[in-house]
Amino acid sequence: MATDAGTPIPRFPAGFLWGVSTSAHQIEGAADAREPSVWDVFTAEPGRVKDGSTAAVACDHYHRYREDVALLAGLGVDAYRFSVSWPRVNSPGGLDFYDRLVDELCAAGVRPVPTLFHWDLPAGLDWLERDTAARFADHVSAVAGRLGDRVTTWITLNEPAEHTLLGHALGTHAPGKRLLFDALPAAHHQLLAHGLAVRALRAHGAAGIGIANSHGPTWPASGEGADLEAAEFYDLLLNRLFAEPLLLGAYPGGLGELMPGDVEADLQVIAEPLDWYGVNYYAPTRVGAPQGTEIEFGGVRMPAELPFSVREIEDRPVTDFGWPVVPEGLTELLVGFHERYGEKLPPVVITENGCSYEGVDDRERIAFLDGHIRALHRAIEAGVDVRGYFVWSLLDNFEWAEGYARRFGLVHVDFETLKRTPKASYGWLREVLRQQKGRHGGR
Ligand code: GBH
Repeated sequence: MATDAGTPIPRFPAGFLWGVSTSAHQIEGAADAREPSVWDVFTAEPGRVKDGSTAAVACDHYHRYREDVALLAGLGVDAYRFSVSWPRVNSPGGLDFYDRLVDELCAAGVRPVPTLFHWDLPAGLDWLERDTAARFADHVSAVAGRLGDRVTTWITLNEPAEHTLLGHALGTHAPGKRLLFDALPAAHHQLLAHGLAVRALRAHGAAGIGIANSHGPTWPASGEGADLEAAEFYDLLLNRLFAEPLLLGAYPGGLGELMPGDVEADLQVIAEPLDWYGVNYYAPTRVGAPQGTEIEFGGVRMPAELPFSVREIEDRPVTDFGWPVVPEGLTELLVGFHERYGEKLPPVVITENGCSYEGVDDRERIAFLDGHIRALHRAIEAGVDVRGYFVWSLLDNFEWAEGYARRFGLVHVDFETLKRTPKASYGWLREVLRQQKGRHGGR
């Protein structure tokens, strides 16, 4: 059965792209075969990663990529989103690895979808420096020069919003800076890096260029003015700050005044047209007026000085991470973007969606994915042009500041033996894909 609701998942449009996602630092291991990244430095500081673990070995995907590509092929996905580690590309033989991986994917009939930056900045570089954007464009050129003959779909950055917020404003992710609003230049430089990367890719003849931005609906804690205002501000920071420079060529809500450099000139670069727009969706956020105390939320410490406070979404099941399960938030988000940006919004791809649960018999993950895939279909029915859906993640992996304690995989990884075991959700998704593609019968 490909459903928990008793009716089959509705059919998605022909050519809809089904995939799964991972990122380099979270799965590759083989840290001794590359330069260090800011995450290696951060992880080495005591107390930064909850279980004290490191990503030195992780899933050892660097050595086991053939087995992992076979898992992708067995699942029947059209595409695989992985990330290219910039510090590995800077190291001898680093590009050779991605060359082999792309060949293996192509041979298996799985479209490679590389992300060019997923948080593992080379140690020594800093997004507060403008020059990092230019360095990124050089990195992108090197990758495009090597893989561009086989790669037709590219992602520039993963979630500059989370990298800015968690890494530079709140300090719970690498590089561990706690700058609050002084972190905004890190956002601007990532957006500039994105625009320069789009130009570098096009100079290499690449098409099919997108970004993976973190978005979610913001729900006010009440109808009171102070709560509405706080929620609107949160929406500005999480959603509009990262969507509008790209889609409209402008910073919203006066935030441009807080950005460094010749912002108007940079916005010309940042607003290079995109071929598609990637959305990573996990959950809505309930936001109210500041409460004047520091709180811990979703694994993150929120300082009292912020002009909003994040509240619990009640009456919802939560994942092991404590994140609420709200499938209809995905419909709401996409329909809202469609209404807000109209024809300025390119075709959308869900570049991440998933949940952390323990165990191999992961019925909760099946229910989660089933609900979200249906919610996505509703957005399409409502007129949003959605072209693909990627599950986070293929494998259990190094979940950043949570270490190995949170398992997001369709495939279980034993971090002692590195043995891979497909979970119930893997078999379920395989059946969904088989139905979607109109294949019949057998195993
Ligand atoms: C993604 O980040 C990353 O791209 C990926 O590397 C990572 O492994 C994956 O997600 C899982 O974490 O308000 O309590 O509902 C997503 C980061 C997801 C962080 C949503 C904040 C809201 C938590 N964000 N989350 S809550």
